[in-house]
Amino acid sequence: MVETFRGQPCIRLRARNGDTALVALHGAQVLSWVAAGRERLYLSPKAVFDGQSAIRGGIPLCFPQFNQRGPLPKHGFARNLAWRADSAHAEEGATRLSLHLADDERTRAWWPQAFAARVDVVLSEGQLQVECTVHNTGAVAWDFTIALHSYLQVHDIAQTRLQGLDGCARWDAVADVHSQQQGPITFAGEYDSVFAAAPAPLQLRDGVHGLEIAQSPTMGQTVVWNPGSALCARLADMPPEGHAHMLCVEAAQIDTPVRLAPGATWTGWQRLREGQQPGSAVPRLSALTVSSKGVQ
Ligand code: TA6
Repeated sequence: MVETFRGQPCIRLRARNGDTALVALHGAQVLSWVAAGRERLYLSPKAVFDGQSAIRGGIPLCFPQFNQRGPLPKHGFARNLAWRADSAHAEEGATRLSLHLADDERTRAWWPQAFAARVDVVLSEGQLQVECTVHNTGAVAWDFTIALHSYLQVHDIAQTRLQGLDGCARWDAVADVHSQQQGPITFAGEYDSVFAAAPAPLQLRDGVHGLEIAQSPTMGQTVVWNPGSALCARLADMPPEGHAHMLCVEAAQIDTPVRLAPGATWTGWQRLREGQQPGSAVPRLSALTVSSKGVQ
């Protein structure tokens, strides 16, 4: 059931309780997640839907390069290409949609490697999980970095607190300073930091609502980004006050690239769960999802 959203082909998933997710084939990008009647992701009203540009908001996938940490276009090319989707199907109380991208003449113009990538969007009641699987289909080993660059909707960034990174190593990319995080994170201006991933899920409170954010152990870093008002004003695809209503909390493997041997597969994921309160009992992350020879 492909539908059109702002001129682009998208697929809508529905959970039994009425929660929905909308996924664009462009970038395999989740554009919307509505849980308990409320949108949980931020999608810029000025996002460009031209089938080529990266879409500002939702959950972009940065692959095979994060940011400008290499020779490829910023954040790689996965978010700039149309992916192929299977039919969504039900499984164990969830709905799963798989999208695929493999090397072709377009990707090889940027990057010579032979690969097959899959994004699985798994919607269940009150929960959205995005899983990335990368497979080396070629004869030589290669490296990649990756991030799920999730734009979470917040009521007011000035009242937003992100908890759970206390004690984690931090690189402040704005000031270029390395430190250790002390306490919860609050926001007053541009914020762009890379943290060593925490061992337990994070809790986001925006003054009104809560969200629990977990990531696979294969994602070794968490990136936290808000452009602040000055940088936001310079982003052509953001409204001037857009920064006040978003926070990117990104599951990433970027400080050490993943080295993938021929035939090997790597998987990483991020899981968002609505309504968790700070201090509530949260399960530890489950074991590594998938891996195979030569991975990491
Ligand atoms: O993940 C944070 C970050 O790398 C920031 O440095 C900022 O550049 C952001 O991503 C957005 O990048 P984009 O290319 O989507 O404008």
